[in-house]
Amino acid sequence: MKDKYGIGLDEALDVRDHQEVKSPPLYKVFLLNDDYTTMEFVVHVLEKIFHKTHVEATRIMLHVHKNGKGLAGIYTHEIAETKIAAVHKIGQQSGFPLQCTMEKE
Ligand code: TYC
Repeated sequence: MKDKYGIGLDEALDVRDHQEVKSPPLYKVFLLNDDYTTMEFVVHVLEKIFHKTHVEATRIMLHVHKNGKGLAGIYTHEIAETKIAAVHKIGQQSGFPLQCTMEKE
């Protein structure tokens, strides 16, 4: 917000003029289709790990089933890695080969 002299707070404090405001690189996390993981389990994963509603989780699962892969979420590198590890862990625990990958946005 500018004051009545047309000077914003950042300018007044002399920040950001010479220093970029940087946002971290983001990564798309995709679920991959396979012939063994049940549809119900994929919906469960999307609800519990990716915080999707049941309707959205079902939509994404059906998209993956039909198209081979589908977007589960977009995160920083560290969070994307944590999500992928969580998917692989819960899949292994449940005896499903569900795979998950990331791609830089
Ligand atoms: N293709 C699986 C089936 O027919 C369902 C499935 C959907 C599996 C999405 C993985 O990421 C996946 N049971």
